[in-house]
Amino acid sequence: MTPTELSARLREVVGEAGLVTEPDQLAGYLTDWRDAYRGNAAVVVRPATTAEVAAVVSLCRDAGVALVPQGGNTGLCGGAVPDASGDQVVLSLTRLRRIREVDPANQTITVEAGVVLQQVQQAAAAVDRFFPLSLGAEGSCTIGGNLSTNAGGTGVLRYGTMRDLTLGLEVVLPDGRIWHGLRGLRKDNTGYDLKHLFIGAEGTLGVITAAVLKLYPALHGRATAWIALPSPQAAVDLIEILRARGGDRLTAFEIMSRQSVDFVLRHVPGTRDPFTSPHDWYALVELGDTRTDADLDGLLEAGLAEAFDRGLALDAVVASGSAQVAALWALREGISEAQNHEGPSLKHDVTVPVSSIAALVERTDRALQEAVPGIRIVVYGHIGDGNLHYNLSKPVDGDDEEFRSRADELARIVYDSTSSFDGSISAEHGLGQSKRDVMADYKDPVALDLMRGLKDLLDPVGLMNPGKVLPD
Ligand code: FAD
Ligand code: S2G
Ligand code: ZN
Repeated sequence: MTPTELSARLREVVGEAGLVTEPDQLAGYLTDWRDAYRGNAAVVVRPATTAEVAAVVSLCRDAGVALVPQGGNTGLCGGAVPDASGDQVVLSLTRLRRIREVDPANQTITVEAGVVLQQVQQAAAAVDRFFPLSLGAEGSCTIGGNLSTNAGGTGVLRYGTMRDLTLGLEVVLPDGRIWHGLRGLRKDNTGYDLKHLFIGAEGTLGVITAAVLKLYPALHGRATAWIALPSPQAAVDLIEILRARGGDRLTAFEIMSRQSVDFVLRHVPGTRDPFTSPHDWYALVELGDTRTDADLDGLLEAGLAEAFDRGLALDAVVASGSAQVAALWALREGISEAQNHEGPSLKHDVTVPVSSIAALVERTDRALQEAVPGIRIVVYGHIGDGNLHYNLSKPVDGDDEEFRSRADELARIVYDSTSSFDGSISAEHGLGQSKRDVMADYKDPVALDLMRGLKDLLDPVGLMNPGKVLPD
């Protein structure tokens, strides 16, 4: 089948509205959010139903054409971007955007893959429920992408990752069949739990077209604090204090280095330092409760008093009112964008056991400074999960291209250090194309073998998102 014939057959399936062929309209689909990865494709196909997705997958399989599934295209590993050949078809799921069912009594919501995360949060709130996945890209990322990257974000501490929030999936397999797994059951021991094959598979094992997600009781009480700390270990100890006092009412705990906050204060309009003098480390902490009369401020203040007594806190402000809460979160959520103003941002998204966090930072910072004196290290993120974002900027007077040329060497430093604490080189962003080549150096060879076996079983011709996740 020639590309022209394929386009004609695809047009028969998805109609004019479902096909993008004009170069100026194609551009947004062919590069990632950070413009770090660029690809090429003659056509982007945008099916509107699961049946159309299945027909598109079957057509491309018959034509021997590879597919690159794409949701909101906010991924940070180049997983949703086609290669440079121009031979691949981008399959955008953004037209599958129905919320099929909300079931407050079963505490579930059934949504299609193209629904934006923020819409799910809003649909849950509309029935006095809570959908806890929350991340900086929530206004653009889609549920299909969240599932395929097993997204984490700021709510993992209390509610887990996307894997933990999912009860059922509907998937179009590489052979075009539809797996109807959309069951909202919290118990179903009828064989292998197949949904977990596709969650985190980054589009390499099939196309997720819908999901049944868990809902939780809405949180009506909230307390938020911004705290200055002497060290990452103090942050780990403070988590212990707040957990001992508040149990699972601790719903978020984010750490930020001084460098992270400096970039935000410099580049994000309207942000300001809550304290009069700078400190090395900060935490943004949130408690939540379903009751409005839970004295969360009091609980937070008691925990902070203990932290001050033990020298774990150097300064703190407990937010009064939603405007101040928003201002504190803006300091945290602005880091990613702010860093883009400082030249190349070499991103690393790692996890270690929480008990190893302090040693990880000490070892990694020292090794990075030895390699590139004056390197600016933006360390921040979901410390309660053991997950830090180690994003590196060049020294103040450094050269962009020279710094970029050191990317592999610097990544090795971060990954070797992480690996020495039995950590993971990708905590929540996945592997995409940016980390697949280092997998062989850090992943158990038997695990890699099993993954390849599953890939061969489900996608023997290798047409689902080739060049992503698994090393050659
Ligand atoms: P895309 O980028 O479109 O695709 C991601 C991967 O999933 C690709 O491999 C693609 O092929 C595959 N895919 C997409 N849809 C489907 C589908 N329906 N079926 C099969 N495969 C599919 N991530 C976090 O985990 N935590 C964070 O805190 C976080 N913060 C972020 C902050 C910012 C400012 C930005 C830009 C990104 C952040 N991310 C974070 C990364 C990103 O938002 C997540 O990985 C998100 O889950 C990607 O969703 P998406 O719809 O944009 O997916
Ligand atoms: C976060 C986002 C992306 C980055 O902000 O929690 O996951 O810049 C990150 O690493
Ligand atoms: Zn993150």
